Amino acid sequence: MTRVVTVGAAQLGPISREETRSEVVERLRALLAEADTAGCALVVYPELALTTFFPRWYTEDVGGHDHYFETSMPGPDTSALFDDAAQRGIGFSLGYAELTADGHRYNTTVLVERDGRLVAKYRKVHIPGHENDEPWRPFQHLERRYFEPSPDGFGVWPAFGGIVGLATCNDRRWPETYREMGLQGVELILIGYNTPIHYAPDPSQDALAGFHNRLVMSAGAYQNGTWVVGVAKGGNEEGVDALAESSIIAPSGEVVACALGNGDELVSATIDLDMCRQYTETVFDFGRYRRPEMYQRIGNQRGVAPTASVERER
Ligand code: ING
Repeated sequence: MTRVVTVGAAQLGPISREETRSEVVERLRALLAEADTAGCALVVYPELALTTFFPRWYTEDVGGHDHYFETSMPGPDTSALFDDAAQRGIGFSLGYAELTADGHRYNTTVLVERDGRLVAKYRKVHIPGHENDEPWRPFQHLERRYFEPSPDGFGVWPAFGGIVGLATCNDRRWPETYREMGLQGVELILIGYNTPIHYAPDPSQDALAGFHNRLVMSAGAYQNGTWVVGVAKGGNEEGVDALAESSIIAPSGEVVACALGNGDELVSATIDLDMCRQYTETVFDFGRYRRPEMYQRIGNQRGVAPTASVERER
């Protein structure tokens, strides 16, 4: 019996800094209703799906953006989404800014099953951008000022009939993200992202933003025999153009469904989790073909002048 599940990528357009949580939650619920009509069992929302991407603005006090953070999940503004989803029998993943009781700030995603049960909480591992105001930039990317990196790393969880993993935005650019979950048997990786198209440190990459987005998620899917769902908050948000192109990607690396616009848009597909085995039991049979004893023997040589030969530890 094949394990099929219908997944919805719930792409968001811009969220303005004035938009209230309840106004945003109404947008999330509208996408949930569309997903219900499409027969989805799971809806994937973007990174930081409840607010504008506030790390684009510098505040002297790190707590200056705390009004964009959630101190509980669900909370007073989000319980309507949780209740609506549970009533419809639809699970979801939701990215948001988490402020813990002991004062830690994380870029967090929760995974909720169809019955409303909180299955997992994932905190972003790879925190991009910079820590202090850099006035030379047309806009800031201060995630490293406002978020701590995850202390937990990558996990996978039994859910929706398969093995589900979570990652967030910049995580998707690092091959280790997918392999850490691939080694744990992941079959479906859910990734929300907020990706400015302009990359100030090297503007030559701007034109490649869509290509790099597809490249890393397709590679990660194929090289680990897993489905990948990447979901954007896209469009022009507070003057910054962000990449959309939310996609559902098969273990073959093929994009099976993609958003056409850069606003609120549901993209759905019925995926077969058993397709993972066509890759994990053949070309990427880790037990048979992978050579872990040959990896990680050389530290990070980047930036070190090459020598005639790199002594390998015997
Ligand atoms: N955003 C971007 C991302 O990794 C970025 C940051 C953009 C890094 C382009 C490098 C190049 O998609 C987040 N939120 O991680």
